[in-house]
Amino acid sequence: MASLLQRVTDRLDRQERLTKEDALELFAAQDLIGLGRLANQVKQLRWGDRAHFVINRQINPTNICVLSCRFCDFATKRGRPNAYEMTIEEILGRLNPELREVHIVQGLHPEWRWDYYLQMIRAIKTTFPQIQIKAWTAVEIDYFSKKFRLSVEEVLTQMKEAGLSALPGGGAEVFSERVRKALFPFKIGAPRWLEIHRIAHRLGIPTNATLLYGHIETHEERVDHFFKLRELQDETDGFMSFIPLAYQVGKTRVVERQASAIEDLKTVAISRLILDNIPHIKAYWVTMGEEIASIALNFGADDLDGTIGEERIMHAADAETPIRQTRERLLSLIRSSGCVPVERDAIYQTSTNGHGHH
Ligand code: V47
Repeated sequence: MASLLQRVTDRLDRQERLTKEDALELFAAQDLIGLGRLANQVKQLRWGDRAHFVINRQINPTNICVLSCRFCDFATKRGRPNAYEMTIEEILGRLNPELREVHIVQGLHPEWRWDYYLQMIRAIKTTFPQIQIKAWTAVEIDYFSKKFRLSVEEVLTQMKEAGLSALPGGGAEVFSERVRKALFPFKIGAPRWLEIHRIAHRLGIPTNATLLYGHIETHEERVDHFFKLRELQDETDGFMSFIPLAYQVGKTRVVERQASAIEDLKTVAISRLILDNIPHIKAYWVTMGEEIASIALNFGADDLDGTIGEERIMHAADAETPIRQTRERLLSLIRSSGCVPVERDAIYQTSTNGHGHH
């Protein structure tokens, strides 16, 4: 074990990239503390003691979705008692001038028109010019493109002109055809997800990337996922952050229990080591839990996401975390992990760096 970590340390000292074999060995290894220390050293080199957070609001404008993915408790069908659709007024009513970011993700709605999405962005931008809009995953962008017969370039260009700043990282799930067939056979797979992010990056729209872990995927599939993201990032440099999303068991019960704290921390640490070209690793407190997220800030993560306001996707799947945080609570979580809180916006501008996501 000591020799594995020593070998990885030597590689990093020589500025060599880690391999798939290294990543798999790290997942199999027992020395969690040693792994965490190494990932934290890499994080420290980039960000020092800093940990980022954002004053944000999540909006999920509708849960009506044409898909029915096996792991998702959020999606429903029109006419079901839990189905809802928000008007633009309702969306605006959930925002306020203190916010720096609004994060919008929703079901693939069968009827909403293209214009509605553009109007939503424009209305937010005119009412709250200081809020940056991070909206719609690659899955939704693909759906808009097909449904409205627009190229992905046109969808993204029109959205950017309306006021979109970034794309969230959802919908990637696990880049494994085996897992896709079992859990989300009707959702786009890895090639299309990566293609849409490549196009967004080319158009100057930065994006995030997620991994849904802790269900039926293997460590090898997680590692493959990291490498696909690292390859695209080598090409485009458009990813801002990587967010491991722990599967919430809820009522879908693909497995009986959520991933352990040890799996969470290993996934954060190994992602920090492998994704040497993605600036930020996010410890998403909603799925990871506040306690593990604050520990993760010492295991390679440098970001806690934000105040969130009202989370629905994970809470539809019975997440036990609160649905929102106050600024003070985020600050105290960050300080309790020995880090210095740095407020950012959706594209990681801070009052000190004044520019984009690097
Ligand atoms: O892709 C659905 C996931 C994602 C469950 O970019 C579940 O900053 C766990 O895009 N357990 C959407 N996850 C969320 C998303 C996101 C979230 C946080 C930050 C960012 C970002 C993006 O929610 C989907 C899917 O993988 N999801 N059901 C579940 N039961």
